[in-house]
Amino acid sequence: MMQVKRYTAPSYAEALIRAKNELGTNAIIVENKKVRVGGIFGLFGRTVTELTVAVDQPQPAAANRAPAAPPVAPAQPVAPAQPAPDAGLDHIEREMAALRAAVVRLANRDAGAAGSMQLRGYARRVYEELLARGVEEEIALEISQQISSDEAEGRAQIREELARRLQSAPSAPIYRGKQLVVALVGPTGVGKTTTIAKLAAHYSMDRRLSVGLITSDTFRIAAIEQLRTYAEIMSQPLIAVDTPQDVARALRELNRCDLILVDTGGRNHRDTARMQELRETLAVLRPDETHLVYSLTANPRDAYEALEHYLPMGVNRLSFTKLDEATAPGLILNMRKRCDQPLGYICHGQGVPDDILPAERTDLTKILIGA
Ligand SMILES: Nc1nc2c(ncn2[C@@H]2O[C@H](COP(=O)(O)OP(=O)(O)OP(=O)(O)O)[C@@H](O)[C@H]2O)c(=O)[nH]1
Ligand SMILES: [Mg+2]
Repeated sequence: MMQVKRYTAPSYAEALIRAKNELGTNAIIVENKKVRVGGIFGLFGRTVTELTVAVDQPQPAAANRAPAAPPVAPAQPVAPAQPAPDAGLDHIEREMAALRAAVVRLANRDAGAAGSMQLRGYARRVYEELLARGVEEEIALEISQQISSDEAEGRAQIREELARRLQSAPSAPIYRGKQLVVALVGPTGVGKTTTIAKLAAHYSMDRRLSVGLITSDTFRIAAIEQLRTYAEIMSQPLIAVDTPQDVARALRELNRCDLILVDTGGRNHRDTARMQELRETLAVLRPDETHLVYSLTANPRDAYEALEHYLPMGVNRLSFTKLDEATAPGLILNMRKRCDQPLGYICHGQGVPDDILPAERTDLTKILIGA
């Protein structure tokens, strides 16, 4: 834990010696200033040096030595020991905490800035492009440090580095007689139902496979109607399920389908009762793929929180929507950093069925560094 202390002495040298004596040689100087003590309104006082010093693990330099002799002349008249009032202590503690936070902030900023200062040429451009697209500074730095300053070399490297970080997992090949169950989960309004419609259209019309639909979003009538409209256009069976028993029955009814797509109602992940329902539905469904669908226009903080709630439910793909509207698609990299699951689909518009691609066929390098 970082410790921050202040030392006052008539000269800089004396203050420093006292600090290093107490905190060890690892101590770093945070601030060095002259202050006036005594006198009225700062007049007629004398000037002393005030050093603010921080150390991570105090290792008293004097620990192994004989106790230091008391200073011949104390630099400051020592106030008689008396219990300090609580308010005073509180104040000091608060001040220490603020100082400690300031030092940590400074140290971090310096590390980041120092790292990015080393970047030259193409590597520096990559760093700036990543930052501009919402990639977190630490991740942008990690990536750019792998990249050559030479453009030709760097271009090949960045493709490789992003491919490594953004592994995607294409759906298992679907063929007649081997059924695949794919469920989409995620917060409200991210585009789950639209994505289900896109997938349903692609697999039934382009691939000529038989597709069945299940929706557990029975909370809102409009939600069922939305999916029913698509199901009717594509002549696909749609079953709405309320309970885990319904889920088991629906699976039996659709057992001849090559692909079963499961739509779920958007959940506020802080609503524990509805999250529990979803957990139970998934436990019976046992999907081959469970995609957490997230919108690239969403607030990153919410996204990270959602991730924590949905991952334990067996999410094994990350799919993203609204790439067409996103100003910070770097969320893809930030989310992947927090979760080992591979990418599934990337959706880039409202259009059903065209605006969707498997992640491995999406040009993520273009999306993340613009070239
Ligand atoms: N721009 C854009 N809009 C999209 C995309 N995908 C879905 N949308 C739109 O997002 C809105 C919500 O889509 P839905 O599919 O209803 O979202 P949902 O996740 O099913 O919502 P809930 O069922 O309420 O949780 C609709 O207006 C969609 O047209 C996309 O890739 N880009
Ligand atoms: Mg929906």
